[in-house]
Amino acid sequence: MKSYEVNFDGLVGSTHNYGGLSYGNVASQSNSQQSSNPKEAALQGLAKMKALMDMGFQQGVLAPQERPDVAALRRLGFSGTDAQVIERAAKEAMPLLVASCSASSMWVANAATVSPSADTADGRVHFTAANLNCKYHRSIEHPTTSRVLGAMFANQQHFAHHAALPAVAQFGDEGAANHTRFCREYGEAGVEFFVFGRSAFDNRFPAPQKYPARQTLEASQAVARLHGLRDEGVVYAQQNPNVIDQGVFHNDVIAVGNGEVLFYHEDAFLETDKMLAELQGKLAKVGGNFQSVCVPRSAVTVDDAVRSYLFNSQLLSRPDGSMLLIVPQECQANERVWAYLQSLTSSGGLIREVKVFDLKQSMQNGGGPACLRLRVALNETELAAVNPGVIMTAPLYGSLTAWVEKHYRDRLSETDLADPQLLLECRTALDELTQILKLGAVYPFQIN
Ligand code: SUG
Repeated sequence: MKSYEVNFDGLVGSTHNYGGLSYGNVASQSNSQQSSNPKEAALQGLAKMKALMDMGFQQGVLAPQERPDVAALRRLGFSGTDAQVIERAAKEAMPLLVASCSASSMWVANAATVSPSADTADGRVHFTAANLNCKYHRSIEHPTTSRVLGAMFANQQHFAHHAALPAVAQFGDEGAANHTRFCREYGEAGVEFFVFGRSAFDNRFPAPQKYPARQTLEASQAVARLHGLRDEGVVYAQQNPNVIDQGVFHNDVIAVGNGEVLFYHEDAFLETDKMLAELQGKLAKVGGNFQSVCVPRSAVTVDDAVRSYLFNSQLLSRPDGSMLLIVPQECQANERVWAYLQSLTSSGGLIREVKVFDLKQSMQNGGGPACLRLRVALNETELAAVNPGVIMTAPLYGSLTAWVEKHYRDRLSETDLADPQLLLECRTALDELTQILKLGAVYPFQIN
């Protein structure tokens, strides 16, 4: 049976702004308080989805969330009508209002961890929503994420959904951004690669000194258990704490994998040789030939990687078996990174082509091409069981573009977030979106 990697991209929400909310994420910190352009952000994301669809890849779309999250503000003690809740938060605790307005759910690589049916004990595709509990503004995403994923992958015969892990730092889970899967064919059993930043229960593992390690070993292990993965089908590796301290807040900022290939920076991991040998051995047991491409620090420094997001690229398989990298334009702007990419694609290796995308609005908050997509490997039968409303087509692209043009502002600054009208705009837009994507009622304002 045919199988595919389907990329579901996060549609940027109408409150996209630069709140400076993510300590440890260099771009988020350095662009804090700049004014944003939500319309441009959403159109840039849609252009990437359309381009991948036009290239022949399976492409889907994941809906944004209701913001400001008034229910979250109510849980923090703000009361009255929705407009009063927003006004009071703006007056008394602006940072909380900013957090409740974040459009951070666009980075759907953090929405969930997904295990394809070929890897799981019950033969279903498993999803665990990420608790994202390292940052308040992200920790409020998972209830709606779960409802949206449930509406997209509703068929219980094929899809199993798990609630987010306990919402404590010891089980900090950032989803697919720290998870990669190696396989020969997407529909065959593979090896799932979980990368963690620290252990919460075993102090023999080192931890970063400056910035938080968002993902714990124990969270990754819990996800593997929930998904019914075999020990032989799992490899755990620790991220190098020094790179976390240089701004590598997720593993997908320093490594990306696809098929049998891992593309990574020399400084990405601890005990790299042991990890590569384990990946090679376990993939061989399911008939695969693991290959790795190491980018040496002499060619690209960790700082280059963080600024250019070279590794936050999408590594995609082409029909002839070679691979293609989808990179942000910041890679072209960095001389060393661009020179490295030229030599990589002309060296006769597996990665033959690079395509550049303008994702500046998202990049300024630390979200590149790979952050914007959630990969779901599906066989033909499973793909047919996905809600067809969320699969990208030329007409859907047209409808979504028109929807963004109609509802989104082209400029948003911190003071605009205090405007209760923004919530009404967001709800009106999302109500229409749920009809376009055929999601049913998934948002708090539609349910309560
Ligand atoms: O969690 N930025 C996100 C970026 C997530 C990138 N995702 C992956 N690497 N997969 C984060 O740090 C910034 C929001 C702000 O500052 O307004 C933010 O949440």
